[in-house]
Amino acid sequence: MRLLFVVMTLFAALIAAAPRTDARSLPSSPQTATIPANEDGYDLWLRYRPVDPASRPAYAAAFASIVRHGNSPTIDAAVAELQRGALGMLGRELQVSEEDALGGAVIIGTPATSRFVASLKLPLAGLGAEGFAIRSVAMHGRVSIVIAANSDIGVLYGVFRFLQQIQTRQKLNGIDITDSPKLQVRILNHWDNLDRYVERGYAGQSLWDWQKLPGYKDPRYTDYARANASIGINGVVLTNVNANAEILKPEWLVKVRALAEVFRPYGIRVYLTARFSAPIEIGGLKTADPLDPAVAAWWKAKADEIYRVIPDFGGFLVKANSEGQPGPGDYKRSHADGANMLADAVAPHGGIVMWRAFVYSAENAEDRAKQAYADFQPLDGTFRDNVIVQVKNGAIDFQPREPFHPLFGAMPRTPLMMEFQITKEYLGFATHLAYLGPMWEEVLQSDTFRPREGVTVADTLDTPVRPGAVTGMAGVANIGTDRNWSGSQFDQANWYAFGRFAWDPDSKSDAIARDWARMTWSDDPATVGAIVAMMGGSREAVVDYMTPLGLAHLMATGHHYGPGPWVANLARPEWNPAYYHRAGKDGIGFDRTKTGSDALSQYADPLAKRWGNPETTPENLLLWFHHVPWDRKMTSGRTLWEELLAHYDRGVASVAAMQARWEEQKGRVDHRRWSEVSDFLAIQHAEAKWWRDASIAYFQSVSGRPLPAGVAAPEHDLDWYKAIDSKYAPGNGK
Ligand code: BDP
Repeated sequence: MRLLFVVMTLFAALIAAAPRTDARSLPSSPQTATIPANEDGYDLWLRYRPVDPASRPAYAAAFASIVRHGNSPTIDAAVAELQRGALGMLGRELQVSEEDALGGAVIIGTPATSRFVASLKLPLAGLGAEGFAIRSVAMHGRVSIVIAANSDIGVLYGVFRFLQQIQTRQKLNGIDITDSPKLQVRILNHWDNLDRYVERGYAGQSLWDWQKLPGYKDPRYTDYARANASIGINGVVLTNVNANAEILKPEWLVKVRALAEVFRPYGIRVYLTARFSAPIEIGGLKTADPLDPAVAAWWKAKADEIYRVIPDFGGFLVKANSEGQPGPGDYKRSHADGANMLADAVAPHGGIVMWRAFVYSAENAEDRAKQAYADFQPLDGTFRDNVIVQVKNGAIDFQPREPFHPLFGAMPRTPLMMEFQITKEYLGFATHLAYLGPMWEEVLQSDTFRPREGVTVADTLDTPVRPGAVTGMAGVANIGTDRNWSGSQFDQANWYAFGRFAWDPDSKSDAIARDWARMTWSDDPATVGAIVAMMGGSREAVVDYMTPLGLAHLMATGHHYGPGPWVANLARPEWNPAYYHRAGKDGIGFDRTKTGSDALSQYADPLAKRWGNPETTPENLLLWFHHVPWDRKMTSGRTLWEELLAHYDRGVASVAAMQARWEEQKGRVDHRRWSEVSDFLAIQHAEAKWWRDASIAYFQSVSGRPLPAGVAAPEHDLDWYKAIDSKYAPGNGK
């Protein structure tokens, strides 16, 4: 019998997975002994902490050895991950064999690499290249677990799911899971500049240490890839949408290749942003006109060059003719002209072009919310097959609440992918605890009424526009060099949730939060319950204290840190908060009905009708679509003015409630992470109050209304809030 022991080679990796302790920051209370060891968050949701002794035997019985069928870097990664899990959760390293199993083994392979797997006739046919099946089988009187897929990457995904079953303490006996992703391209967009500055990044510098690449590949890249693979993310755009053509030069492409090599075993392809004017900037051409044959030839040659260096390069992401970026419009060409030219360049290599629909222009006096639809909808059906149009979840810009973007469902012949923002540019940066799962679920479950009632945004994403057409979801990453990756412990949940929604847009945010909390914080149901409850209400709290009742874009100029509803003097109208709230003596809100900008006409008729009437518009979107008087009666019986105040107060109170819940978790989770969260919640509370007070002071100055009894006056006068200058807030430039 040929047994392969790989314990030694895995030793280094296992050490890295071992929990870190930091005795210095333990509190000196008598309960110290029972307090979990300190952690810094580096291990994300892949902590693999020990299973309690009572449950351990059942897991140890079915997960007593590893049988690997297959020989590839991906299978190596799968085995290494199983070993990490076994060492961390069950306290021992496992024997790895290539033979058919004894009982109590985890057996991994594909029908092509494993006669045993093939003999089981598992229902792999419909699971594609990335799906997997996990089954318990009785062998020699013991339970074994088979993790099978059509490809090695499916096996790796299955391994992560298997480990998650143990992390969340599910039974292995009788386990029967088949799953496959509903979207093809599940991708992070890093807004990372080549000097490592991260636009809208609140978690340190860019992970990509370009200066040391390709010579030095930071082990952290592997951990990043593991984390992504564990949630099914299969693509990474390495560079900012506000693009720099330099990245396309040969000396940079070898650095990109080094990252691609690290990510490849984990099923992750690299993509780059393509600066539309690159043919001029680095190609020496006089024009970047997409219909100029020399320009098309330059991009074709560039694509050929990239694929010679990185054979599985994914393709390009393009921001064109938006916020100063160059694009086909500079030559009076359409977005389709630009996208198709690039698509033709990458098509021979199987690449795709993700072309962003986030466009609005300074010269266009039209309601900004209407501009993307106006530009793109008429182009339906004119894009190449390997173009996918990337649409933000709402028509303005990643606000705490927006109605879904009217383009979803409105371009039935064009693949559209969702763009969510994981980094919290408009939801309190890294310090505010805001779990974005409920926001994403709200958007994904919105009924588009296109082509008929009941077709949700999620349906439009995961139903290919023609057989084999590309589908996808992008998330603007919140990842950087901070030890905890995301700038806060709780922002890790947004990375995690993004992966889960990209895998299955019909996921439920609560279930995702529960899995995340259990893997990231604790086994204790009471603690998990408290954390899930905090997370569940956290996004609504931000809406309440920043932009309640359908208000939007009231953040301070540039950096978007803190309130600036009074700002009305910026050059471009749509940069001013006053443009969005339109508050005056008569009332507040943006009239997007027929009497106003008529943006509503971009939605399907039943929705346009429903939202066209303030009485049938959900109150949480009221001021998005309507300009209404301050004394309008709301369903609560309060006037709009009173209701607005009540929302601000509720927002601040919700943060206080989170603080109280978190206080109860002291000693139930490790002290180091607990106290970081506790400090951040205190910052959030102070900033929520800042938002409330500044907003009330401003809107009172406009409405002229008194504060009803019981509503506290803002702590300072309006001028005090206006004088706050946060010009060095992060994320907005160097
Ligand atoms: C806005 C950001 C800006 C981005 C832009 C985009 O403020 O930094 O470049 O979105 O998505 O929200 O292109």
